[in-house]
Amino acid sequence: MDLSFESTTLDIPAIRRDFPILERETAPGVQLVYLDNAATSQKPVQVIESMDFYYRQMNANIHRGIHCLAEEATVAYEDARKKIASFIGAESWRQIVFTRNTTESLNLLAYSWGRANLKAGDRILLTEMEHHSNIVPWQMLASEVGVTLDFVTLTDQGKLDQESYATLLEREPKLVSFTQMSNMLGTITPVAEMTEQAHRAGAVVIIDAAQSVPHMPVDVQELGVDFMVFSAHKMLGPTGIGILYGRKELLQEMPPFLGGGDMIKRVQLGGFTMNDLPYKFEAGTPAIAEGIGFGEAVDYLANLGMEAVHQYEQALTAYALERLEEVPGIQVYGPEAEDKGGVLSFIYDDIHTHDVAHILDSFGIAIRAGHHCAQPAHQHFDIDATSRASFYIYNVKEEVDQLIEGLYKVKEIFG
Ligand code: C6P
Repeated sequence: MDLSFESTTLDIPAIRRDFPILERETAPGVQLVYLDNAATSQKPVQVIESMDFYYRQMNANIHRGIHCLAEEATVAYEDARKKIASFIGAESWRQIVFTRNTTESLNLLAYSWGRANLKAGDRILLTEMEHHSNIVPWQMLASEVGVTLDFVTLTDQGKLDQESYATLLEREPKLVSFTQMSNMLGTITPVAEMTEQAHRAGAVVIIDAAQSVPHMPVDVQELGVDFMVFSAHKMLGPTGIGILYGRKELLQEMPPFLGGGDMIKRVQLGGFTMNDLPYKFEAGTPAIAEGIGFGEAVDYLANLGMEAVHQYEQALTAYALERLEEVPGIQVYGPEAEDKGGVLSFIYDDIHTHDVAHILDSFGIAIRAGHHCAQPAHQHFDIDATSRASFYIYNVKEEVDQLIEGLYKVKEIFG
């Protein structure tokens, strides 16, 4: 991977102009420097306007009406689904289930696939770097059904320990579920290889792509995964909408998650017949404007090209890592720039992470402080919390410099 800024094909100043919030001052004369993209990304004007247009010109419920507005809204919403299918290389739009977010997609899988396919004594293999969303639903299932959870451990560098993975696969888990990019360490995991190993061991594979699909090329067929989950709000889209991708045979066999309108073909007092995929999993009126906004976000990223997005963000990450190393007392967790996305979690001597974030905020610099919903990953390194800066396509080298200056000022105050 070429880690130089000069190689970028992205027109960063033009990209920045698409994000109105970047003009914001957080106090008089204090310009926003938004480095909390792993929590949620900012939204370009194209996404904001598409949602505004829906409410002004097209607002109607979908899949129900036959009037003009209902038909236009249905087409716009279903077009978004097709764009998302093509963005991740799915064979068919029927494999794209709209949910509320990554968390709901994982809960859907635990509730529907888990309860239908797992029994007491079965094992599920997770990793120590998972977000709580990819741990707690399985813990809930474990206490209800009696399955056992195993966790792949981490190396000192913050990668998945492949020996630990191979050993735990020998226990023949029925399910392996892990992240493609850690939201604490930034580690990019070798999904294709690990999926192949899991399949050889007889397991079904779920990939938490909440942090990867927004930042790098992802093709579900090339990776060979069975399920993949992610959220719109981390990839320039709105909150309140996410994706569950699944292999058709697996989705077809799964029982529905919620019952109600839209997920049925026919209801009689004595029972119901289920709708086809993906509607079987989409009970009730969905987040229509959000779906349309999500489609626009995917268009925006596809136009930039995900290779270019990844290359630019890795250049920013490499630069930020280099600059952070200059600051005495900073310890960054996770691997080198080549093996990670734009997520930099660090501790700063014994200064509390909330103090670091608070002082940086007074200079307009937004980072996240705390455990980032990845407590086991922090526990692995014997720490409770980190400060985390995370990048996206509109961030620039000068903002990394501002972060570094801000960190020196933090030291002056707490030093
Ligand atoms: N991580 C962060 O600041 P939702 O909240 O459902 O859209 O995404 C959950 C989730 C699942 N997996 C990973 C790897 C994630 O990073 C997240 C969300 C945010 O790191 C909010 S806690």
